[in-house]
Amino acid sequence: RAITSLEIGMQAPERSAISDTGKGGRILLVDDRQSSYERLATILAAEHTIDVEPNPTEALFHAAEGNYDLLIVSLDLNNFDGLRLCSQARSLERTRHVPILAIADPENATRLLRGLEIGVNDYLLRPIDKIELLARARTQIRRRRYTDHLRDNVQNSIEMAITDALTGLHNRRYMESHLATLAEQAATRGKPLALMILDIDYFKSINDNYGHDAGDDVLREFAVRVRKSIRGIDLACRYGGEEFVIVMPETDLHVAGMVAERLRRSIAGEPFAIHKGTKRIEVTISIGLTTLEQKGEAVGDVLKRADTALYRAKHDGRNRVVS
Ligand code: GH3
Ligand code: MG
Ligand code: MG
Ligand code: MG
Repeated sequence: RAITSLEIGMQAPERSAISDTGKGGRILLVDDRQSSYERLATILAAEHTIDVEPNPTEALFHAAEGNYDLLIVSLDLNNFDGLRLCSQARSLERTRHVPILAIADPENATRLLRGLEIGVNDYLLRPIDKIELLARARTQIRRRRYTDHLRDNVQNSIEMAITDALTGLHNRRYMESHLATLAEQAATRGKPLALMILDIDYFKSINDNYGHDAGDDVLREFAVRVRKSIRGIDLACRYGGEEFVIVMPETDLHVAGMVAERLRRSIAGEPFAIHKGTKRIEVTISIGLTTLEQKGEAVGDVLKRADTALYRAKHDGRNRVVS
């Protein structure tokens, strides 16, 4: 049998998203009329996993915790406005993307219009037809899975675009696009900003003596140690082959000097494992350190000053911090 180009061209996830039946979803049904929810739950249980919650406040909590593919909300709750629940679900980060299928009595139909405005995805009027309920539920679940899949893809491409693949640190492009913003924030808030360039000493000879893979191991382990010695708000990036930049908001020269010195010692003090842990080699780094000097200073000038300091650290014998 000939394989069609369509089959070859499509990636597995795309194919499954398109052929997804919309069955096997997790549904939360919010309805407080027993005769109603018992019937709806029985119908839906043929194709999905279904939880019923009569209390709308509890429902919101479950919806945020439960990882549902679909919320079905009755707008005819006894003591609560179902629309309010819908708008709350739309405003919560955890439930924002979960589709909502509203159910209403025909005399409440006008309120459905408001529901659609606040983000209800579809609705059904009572009395509810079994086939139609199943079809609408499947459509929403299929859509939910597909947009989740797209969102994951977008998220992945963004992450790949700003991350260095070898070390998992930010890449140079990201740092450069972010540094100007950080410098601006520092200037307007009257806070200091420190920046250091780190360069592994005689890295070429690590490659030459132990192989390129050993060099890669050192770079990866180096990134791990960098991450351990900085704060969440600091920005660490791989600037070039064996050169790294760390930007430290709200940090003056004195404190940044201590961080740099601690980092230098954490590298020099603990040999790096290479060749799958069978060998350990000593590694040192040189660091050029500086701070943003005046409001509106070009970030290129800050980088240049750090680079000059790095050059002096190399020239003065390596394995040291110069500011
Ligand atoms: P110095 O102390 O003056 O910094 O000497 P150095 O040998 O570290 O500096 P040099 O700039 O001469 O060499 C850097 C080397 O880093 C050259 C390049 O082949 C190597 N390199 C760049 N990127 C990678 C990488 O991703 N993996 C490995 N294994 N090596 C890399
Ligand atoms: Mg060099
Ligand atoms: Mg080097
Ligand atoms: Mg270098």
